[in-house]
Amino acid sequence: MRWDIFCRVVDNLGDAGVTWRLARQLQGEWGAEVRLFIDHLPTLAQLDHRIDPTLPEQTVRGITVRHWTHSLQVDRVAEVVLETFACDTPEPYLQAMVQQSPPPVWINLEYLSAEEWVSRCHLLPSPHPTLPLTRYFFFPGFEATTGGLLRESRLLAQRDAFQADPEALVQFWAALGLRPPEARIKVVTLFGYDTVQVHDLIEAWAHGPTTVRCLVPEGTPLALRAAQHLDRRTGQSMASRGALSLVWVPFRDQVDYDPLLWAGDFNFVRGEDSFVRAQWAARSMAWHIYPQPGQAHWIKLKAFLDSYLHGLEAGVAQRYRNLFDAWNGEGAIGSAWNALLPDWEVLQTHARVWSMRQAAFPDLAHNLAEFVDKLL
Ligand code: TRH
Repeated sequence: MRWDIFCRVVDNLGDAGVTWRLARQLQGEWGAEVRLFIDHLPTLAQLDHRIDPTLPEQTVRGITVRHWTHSLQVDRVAEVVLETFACDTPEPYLQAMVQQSPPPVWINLEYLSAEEWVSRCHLLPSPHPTLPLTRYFFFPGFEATTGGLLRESRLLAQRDAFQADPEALVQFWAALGLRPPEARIKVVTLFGYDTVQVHDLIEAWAHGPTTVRCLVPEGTPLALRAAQHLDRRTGQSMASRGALSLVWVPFRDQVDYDPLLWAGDFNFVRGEDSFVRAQWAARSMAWHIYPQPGQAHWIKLKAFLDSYLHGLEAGVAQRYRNLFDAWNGEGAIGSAWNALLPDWEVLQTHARVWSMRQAAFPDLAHNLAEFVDKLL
């Protein structure tokens, strides 16, 4: 089956990140012949060093990657046309789709949300206003009535093997030039937008009751903020303050990103893709949600927490909410972090239970493939 996937990079890494992950899974696990049309190759190259941002066309990891420019040449139309995040399939391609009989299955992959309306809108058809084409809305989500979450078939087995294998951990740390931390040390990874009160968090760790080893990927906003706050000198990859040691680690290719989260006891993540990967890591996490106009993201954040916190004792749930709120700008992050420390074990168990619950649902690529099969 041939799939043509269109992606516009609005900002940051998530548009390309979600699309690249999906393209790789469709190609690797579903035998799809995938072409990815993407308008900003440097972003994709940040996620995969095999991408050459200067090439108009290249094949990487079995996927044909084309630079999507204004002068898109339509040489053929695939059986499945997938646009991500309503990026609008280009007009010449739509015209070519009309010429096909039957026309391709046309899908718009939407943003992830735990909001209740998602189940109602998932798979709704939307006829094109003028052309004889119908587009279907495909919504990722956390319930069986949604499109599910991206999850490669071997992901959880790989995670479990990594987390249970002391040798894998030794290798992970050795690659960073470090020894595995003693059991009492909490490993935290830090990935978020520029707007968080990272200084407050750093000070809470430095003066807190537990020893923290924080890993922060280079080139990200919080790596810079931490560097300023801790007076990082050129060439320095580690800084200490009180109970905290902070390590700047290389930004990894997307295919190698998960072990960073698997090694973390607590992961600060953001956007969409890293947020989902942190859930598959089965460790506690805090989500820096992508800020939306009119504060709409708070509704999305609350919907996720209502679902995620289900089953937790009310006090723990409230303290966890406080941490999320503070990390997203409502409250003091340092005290929210400290207040949560006694709940550590409960939250770790909860993260694993949540991950198992989500893993009981079919994954997003599976749901997509099944939906396409039904339509063709
Ligand atoms: O970059 P993000 O904030 O992405 C987005 C965008 O803001 C987008 O416009 C918005 O629509 C969407 O969120 C909801 O965060 P995200 O989604 O987590 O993407 C980051 C990607 O970077 C993800 O694929 C994981 C990857 N990554 C690596 O590959 N290596 C790394 O070392 C790190 C830290 C991340």
